[in-house]
Amino acid sequence: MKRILITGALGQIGTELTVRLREIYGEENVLPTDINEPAEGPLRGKPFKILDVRRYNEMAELADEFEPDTLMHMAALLSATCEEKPMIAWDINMGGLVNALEVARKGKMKFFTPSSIGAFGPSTPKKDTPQTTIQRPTSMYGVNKVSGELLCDYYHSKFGVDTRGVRFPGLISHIKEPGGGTTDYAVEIFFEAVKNGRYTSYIGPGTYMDMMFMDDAIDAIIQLMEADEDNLIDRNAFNVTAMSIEPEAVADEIKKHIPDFELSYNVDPVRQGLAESWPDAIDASAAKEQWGFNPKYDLERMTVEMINAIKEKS
Ligand code: AKB
Repeated sequence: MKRILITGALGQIGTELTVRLREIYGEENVLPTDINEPAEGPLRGKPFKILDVRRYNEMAELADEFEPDTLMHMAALLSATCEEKPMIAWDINMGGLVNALEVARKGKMKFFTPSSIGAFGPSTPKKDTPQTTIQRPTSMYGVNKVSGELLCDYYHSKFGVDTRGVRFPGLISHIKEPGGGTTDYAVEIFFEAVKNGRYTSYIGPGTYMDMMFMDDAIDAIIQLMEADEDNLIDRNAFNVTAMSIEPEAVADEIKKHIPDFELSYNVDPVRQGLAESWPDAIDASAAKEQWGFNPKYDLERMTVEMINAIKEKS
């Protein structure tokens, strides 16, 4: 039976990941942690611990008590926040990661942490971005993500820690809204479409980025963690994606359900700069070949799901 400790569980991925892992492995075998108690949402009122990932001793004590065999380290600041607070970003994203890796090493745990399309930079091939390619990102987030991938590889080769990761694209969900990311527009647009019938995008027209529906992201994490280790050539981290889209394409799809929907633009230079430094469309064939990555939602199916779920809530 698995026992999984999760950091950053109140983040966009952590919330849905915790719910799904509890369905599979049982509530008592999955312990979510974050810097605050859950004030609302599906984690409220269930077992939960406060943990600041910058405090190694507290993380190690919690691991001693709970005795997990797997650590899923989700705590991190997203790209736009990292640009606003680069020193804090380094502290949390890198300090938190090395603490988590140490806890995993000492406790002989399997380890997962997400990387991102942000690990690529302007000199990376923009289309069909290969699994192994140039990674010279120009943002603090990107620097953190590349360093994180290398650190996870190091913990595997040097100490034998079973580290695994994916390079997530923008993740789209109706359960927990993201905060501080560059790809957040692709979530906001659905909420604003249903509530107000219009959206002003901070990402400019024709700016393509990879995206994926959250259900597929959670499936990917579980599939990768359950994959046979012998099949994994690339560990940290696998390219994964389900679609490459730009704001107008999302708007066109939304208009099939909300015909009066209006999209306008007020481009934010920081987030636009980040988006332009990332690939347009990455190649996920290594993930497909090595552990069966197989996303189920394209833009059409995801749009139906997002609009229906948001309508039900409002
Ligand atoms: C962000 O926009 O910062 C994240 C990411 C692509 O890693 N969603």
